[in-house]
Amino acid sequence: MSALVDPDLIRTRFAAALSDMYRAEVPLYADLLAIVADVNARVLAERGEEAEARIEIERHGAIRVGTAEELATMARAFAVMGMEPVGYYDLAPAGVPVHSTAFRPTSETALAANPFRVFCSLLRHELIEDETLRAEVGAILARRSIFTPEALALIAQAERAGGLDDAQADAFVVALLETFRWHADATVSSTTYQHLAAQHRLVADIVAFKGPHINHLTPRTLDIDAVQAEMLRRGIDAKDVIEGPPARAVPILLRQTSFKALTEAVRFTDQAAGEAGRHTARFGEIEQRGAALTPKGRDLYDRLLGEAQSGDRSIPHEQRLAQAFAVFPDDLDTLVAEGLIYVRRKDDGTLAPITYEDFLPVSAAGIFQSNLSGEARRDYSQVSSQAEFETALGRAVIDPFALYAAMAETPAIA
Ligand code: OOG
Ligand code: NI
Repeated sequence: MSALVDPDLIRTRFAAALSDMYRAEVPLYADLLAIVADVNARVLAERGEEAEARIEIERHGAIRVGTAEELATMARAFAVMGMEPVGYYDLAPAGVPVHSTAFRPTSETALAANPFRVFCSLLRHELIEDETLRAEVGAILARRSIFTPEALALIAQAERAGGLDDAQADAFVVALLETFRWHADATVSSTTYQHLAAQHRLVADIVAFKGPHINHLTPRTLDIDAVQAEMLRRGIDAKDVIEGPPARAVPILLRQTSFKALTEAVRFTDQAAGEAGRHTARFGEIEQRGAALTPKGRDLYDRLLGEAQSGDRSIPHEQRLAQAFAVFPDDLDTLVAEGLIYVRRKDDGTLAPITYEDFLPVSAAGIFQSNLSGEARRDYSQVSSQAEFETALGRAVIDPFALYAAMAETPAIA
């Protein structure tokens, strides 16, 4: 038997293949990569620093699946690449009928090798109010199979043998890529599509196609304000506000911005060749990552973000955010002394913030909304259900705070 390939390497091969595929599918993504590479090089030159090795390849993506079975199989596929479900995100309070987790590597060495992560959302069928439509959604999803037989066989092989050899790993990457590919051919008629979209545009995106096409792939920048300015300068239709905390001397958590979803030609089952339907799904996004916050720091963040959001709407978002966050300490010593961030000691003995590797529910909701156009927001009064999500997933999600605490130099006070 030949040697098993390190899951970090399979993840790296898959992330690279996915990036190549998305670059070919969405040319604007290539432009975004070029802008980010320029900005990052400039920032590093200004700081006189070398980039962390992982920065250049760092990406996150997002997919939306329709059933518990799809989610559970997805978890098994990601496990082959050393990616585990971390965190639970409920998007229903933001008017989006899904709940989610992020599949990502969890150990320091794996994160350093390649931190590729995928935000994965599961449709909450119980939030589809119309019973007839809910039943139809169930029936449509039951008919599809989002993994190729080859991908399923290789997942099972990896589980049996504890991994894949080199040739199997390559075959796995090729086979799994099919699940993430865009398909212009819908699996439903234009009438059914209209019904689904009338319920929620996201429901149409999840249900009407052969699989959970990757809907964005996000590079990490060292200066999101510079990238945002450059996107606007080039006439790219960027979202008008940056999600997350304001710009700071010591960056915290995650700041994100996106360009709006593209309107793409699709073909419904009742359309003749050459007749075009339309669907908006895929978009571009960039992110800047800062320090992971302790539970105490996160509570403060959530409270201040709430204040900024409920503040005077006549004041620009950026200004409201800056005002609210004025009380969030912005120097390393105070952040550490007050137990607001996780830090660890570097080789030279200095304390450095631990990078936040996860997502933010309010920001994610903003990203969803900005790419669904128009009246995509609905009121869902249902309570969130991590237990139900975990049953669908087939396992518990990992608590992100526990991962940071284990990496941290000094256990945080809070
Ligand atoms: C996922 C949106 C969330 C992020 O970066 O917060 C996300 C989606 O649109 O499917 O990717
Ligand atoms: Ni994203």
